Amino acid sequence: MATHYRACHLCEAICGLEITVEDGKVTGIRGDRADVLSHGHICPKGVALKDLHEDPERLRHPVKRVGDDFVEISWDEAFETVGTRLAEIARVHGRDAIGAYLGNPTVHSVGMLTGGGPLLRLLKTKSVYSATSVDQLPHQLMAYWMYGHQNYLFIPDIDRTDFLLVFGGNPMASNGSLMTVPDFPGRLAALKARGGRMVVVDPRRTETARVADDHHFIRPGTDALVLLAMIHVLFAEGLADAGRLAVFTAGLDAVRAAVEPFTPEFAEDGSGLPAATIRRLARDLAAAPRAALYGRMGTSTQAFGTLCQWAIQLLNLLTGNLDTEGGTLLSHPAIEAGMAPRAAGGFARWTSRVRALPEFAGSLPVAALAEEIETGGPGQIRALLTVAGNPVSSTPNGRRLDAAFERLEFMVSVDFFVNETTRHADIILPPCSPLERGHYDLAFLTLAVRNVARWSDPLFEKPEGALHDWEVLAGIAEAFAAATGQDAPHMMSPEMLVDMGLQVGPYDLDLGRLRAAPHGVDLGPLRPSLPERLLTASGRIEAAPAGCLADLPRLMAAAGERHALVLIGRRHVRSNNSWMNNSQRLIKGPIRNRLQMHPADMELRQIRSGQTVAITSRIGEVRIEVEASEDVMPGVVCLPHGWGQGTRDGVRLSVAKGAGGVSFNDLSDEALLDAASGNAVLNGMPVEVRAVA
Ligand SMILES: Nc1nc2c(c(=O)[nH]1)N[C@H]1C(S)=C(S)[C@@H](COP(=O)(O)OP(=O)(O)OC[C@H]3O[C@@H](n4cnc5c(=O)[nH]c(N)nc54)[C@H](O)[C@@H]3O)O[C@H]1N2
Ligand SMILES: Nc1nc2c(c(=O)[nH]1)N[C@H]1C(S)=C(S)[C@@H](COP(=O)(O)OP(=O)(O)OC[C@H]3O[C@@H](n4cnc5c(=O)[nH]c(N)nc54)[C@H](O)[C@@H]3O)O[C@H]1N2
Ligand code: SF4
Ligand SMILES: [Mo]
Repeated sequence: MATHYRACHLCEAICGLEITVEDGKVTGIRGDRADVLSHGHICPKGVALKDLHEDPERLRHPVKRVGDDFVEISWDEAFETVGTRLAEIARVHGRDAIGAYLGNPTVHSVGMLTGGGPLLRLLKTKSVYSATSVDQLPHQLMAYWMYGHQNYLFIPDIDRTDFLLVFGGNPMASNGSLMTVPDFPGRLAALKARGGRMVVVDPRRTETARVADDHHFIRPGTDALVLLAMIHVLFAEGLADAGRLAVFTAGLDAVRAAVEPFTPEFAEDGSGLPAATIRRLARDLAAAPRAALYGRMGTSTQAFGTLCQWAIQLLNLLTGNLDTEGGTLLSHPAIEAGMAPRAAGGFARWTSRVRALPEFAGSLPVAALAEEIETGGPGQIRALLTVAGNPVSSTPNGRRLDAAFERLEFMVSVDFFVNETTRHADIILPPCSPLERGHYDLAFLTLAVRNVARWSDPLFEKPEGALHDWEVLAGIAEAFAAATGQDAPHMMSPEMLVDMGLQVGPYDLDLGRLRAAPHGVDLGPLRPSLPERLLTASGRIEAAPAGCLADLPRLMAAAGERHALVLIGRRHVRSNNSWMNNSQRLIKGPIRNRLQMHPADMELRQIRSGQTVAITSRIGEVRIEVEASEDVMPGVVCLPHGWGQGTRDGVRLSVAKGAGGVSFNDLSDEALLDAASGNAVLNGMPVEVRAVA
């Protein structure tokens, strides 16, 4: 029996695992107690890595579509076909006719991160989309506008704070996001043990709200009113003080003027949160010696995501909690590439053709993908490359995208499952199992609540003929280069790049030193770094970005809007967006894909718990069982996303029995956007619900 230590790559918590192996088989997976970051924490998904590795439906060879079937082909034939087909379409219709979509697991694979850039640069298309615009785009846009770099994402210093205020995040289920925080429950217990508090503001009494000291309901999509009112209170009561950062901050007078109309009473009217509570939250944030305001999915995938992220940064700044120990801080990662000036990002350097939505850091909002495939004219997307993504399930108006993909002249997917999206591909290129590759968390080590570094060697050799993610991307690049008469980019292995990155990094590290420390190397707590690291043109914090000020009238206009019912999402610790549903271990137990509705709203519509209801939005209708729940506030219904497998016709998809349900994104509306950033609205969408026989 051998014991192997490696990081779990499934979610942002990146827990250290201890995996036992016998005769080439995984016999046990548990949390690695010696891990410098996670100290033994694990969730059910970590154990399910075994299921992923052994899944007989995980593709192990490239396949091509013949009718409704997929048949195995050689890598040579696969790459050759992809290269010539993409080149042909680019030659006839131009480079922008090749679309690309990069899904969330891309950032959980070092090889996809190192290989993706060179491939996209070679393709030279402006038609690039990613999961960013159904997720954290407003956070990154704000980091870019205020601090000059898209990856300057301030992390709550949970291990030292006294007051954690959470808007729209549910780390008890999600294990944390834009805050790599393995063992959130343990760290929260420690916070409370040292006399600290956590308060949650959320339209649902979530798993996190249950363990908080206080929970307040808020009407979905109205956080910006509340957060701006909190800033209003700080100014009105003489509590606004940026401390040592004041002299390095521009635009505070404009902020003071901008928040003037957003009184707590005005915010109460829109949000349902009492003015007295809004005042108290602002005062508490200012009074606590060390406090951190944290806002996540619920404050970004909504109609005012950008204004929310702006106000959150300002509140941390004006209460002296930005860039301070126990407040919010930037990391100092061992590999600095993601924070290098050349990765700073960019905004609106081009726009989408049909709706003129702005580019961010090289990608367009994915809510525009279907129309860019459907609408004729120069730049129409005719071929598509998807990498580790499932936009049919995960992005707005999945049905429309599902139909649009059928119109493509050519589609290739890099994925190891046939799912709602890849079933449309002409060719699927599967990388080897994640346990067969080395691992370094390029992205999440820069978001961790502590500076650490950790390398995991592959647990198993990849089988003869299998390719790593980066080798698949390199194969596409070589074939496309050959077919277009260009030089192929020279792609190095992630091992070499990690080794080089460590050596030029700020610590005395290299791959050898990390290999010798399988539980990771601790590099100390987070520490302040402003103003030195600011990359804005002015060299200051830009407190009043023009794009935020310009969006305020839209917020004002929407403040009076009321809908009888709005829909929000829900994650469960056994879920992982739209995949991992092929693991019986994760699927088992009570059915989770149900609509939750407040009893008062049910009574009003004569709906009984357990009944089937029809949920309708502007774009569609789904039918699902409803359950009464006082955990959602009246006027709010709640449905998990990532389900609906097996309900589409045609190709047999890789999903376990019982994983049916409906897809949330058959309801979400591609026309509803956070206008400032182009991010999709996945929370707070108006719907109607009625009982069906
Ligand atoms: N309604 C609603 N919609 C949402 C959300 C929500 O809260 N509500 N959340 C949004 C968020 S935060 C996100 S990040 C997106 C995610 O959206 P996507 O990234 O588009 O979708 P996923 O469901 O994560 O699908 C990931 C795909 O990657 C494949 N995959 C997994 N690992 C690997 C790998 O190592 N290599 C390769 N090549 N492929 C791999 C899987 O088989 C799967 O097909 O969904 C968004 N959609
Ligand atoms: N188990 C599991 N873990 C995951 C994932 C998964 O699918 N399953 N996905 C991973 C990914 S890709 C991500 S991005 C992270 C996301 O991590 P989180 O942001 O922690 O995830 P959510 O559970 O979507 O939390 C969003 C919260 O916002 C609330 N909310 C909805 N609308 C509003 C609103 O208008 N205002 C406020 N204040 N709150 C609102 C919801 O009720 C919910 O509690 O999770 C990651 N971890
Ligand atoms: S919390 Fe996330 S990283 Fe940790 S074991 Fe679960 S899925 Fe893996
Ligand atoms: Mo995400």
